[in-house]
Amino acid sequence: MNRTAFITGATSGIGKATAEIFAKNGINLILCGRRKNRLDQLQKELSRAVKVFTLQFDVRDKEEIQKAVDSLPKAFSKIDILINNAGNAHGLDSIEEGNMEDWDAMLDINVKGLLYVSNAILPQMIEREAGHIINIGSTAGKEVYPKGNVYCASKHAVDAINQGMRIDLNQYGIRVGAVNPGLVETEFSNVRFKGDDERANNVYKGFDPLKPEDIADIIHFVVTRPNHVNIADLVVMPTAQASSTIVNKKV
Ligand code: NDP
Ligand code: 8X3
Repeated sequence: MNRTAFITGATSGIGKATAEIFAKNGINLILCGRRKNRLDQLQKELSRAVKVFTLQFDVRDKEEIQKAVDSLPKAFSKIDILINNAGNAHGLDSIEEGNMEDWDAMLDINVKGLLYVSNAILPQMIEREAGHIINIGSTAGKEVYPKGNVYCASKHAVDAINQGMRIDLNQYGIRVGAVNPGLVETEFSNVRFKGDDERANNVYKGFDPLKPEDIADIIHFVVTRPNHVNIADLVVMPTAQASSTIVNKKV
């Protein structure tokens, strides 16, 4: 029987590319995000290949998440794979110049949102003693870079939560692992720089960044290992990147 994946942040970038590769490979989809028009469009496209259901919610709202999960029709009520992907950076400022709304957004979405979504889906995985959770971390969860302060803190928290989940859910046979990308060209920098497209595009100039499809391909590899294999923690960078601060740019 086909498996079903629940993907947060499916309207763009890594989440959208993951939905597309899963659809190509027969994994049914529950796609989540705030932008309904994009969810509708994806549903239209991917329904040609697999069963697709969409849920519109903000991961900051735990009641909304629970309501959305409770509303799933029977055909989508068994979730085999959870991709905790929704997230973003907001701003790139030295700590003393940081904007507290940006701090709230990053901690509320990247950390608490991931916990709220997991909390809504875990009971059924625990009951079945089966399931696979992939947390999308970052190289920013492995090292801190200048002005990355709170975004890096949020991704270090994802790293800790990934380890904690794996330890606590071990008794139930649930697989837990993280995929930690380096620089991937998505809407990430447009969000970070609040719609300043020129500044966003500059981040990826002069080298070959990862494409969202590169990460989606790896996520698909992770979820298609045999049941006894759990890929616990992966770091993936473009060849031109050696660390958060060392990128071999040609311009
Ligand atoms: P995008 O901006 O392209 O996608 C972010 C996704 O998250 C969108 O689908 C957005 O959907 C969703 N999202 C954001 N805020 C919320 C919210 N409050 N509630 C629900 N959904 C939300 O960025 P990426 O694809 O690059 O980012 C995906 C993940 O990958 C993030 O966790 C990011 O931190 C991580 N990452 C990205 C890297 C990169 O270089 N791009 C590198 C390392 C990690 P909508 O707006 O419709 O709600
Ligand atoms: C996204 C990668 O280097 O912009 O997590 O923080 S970086």
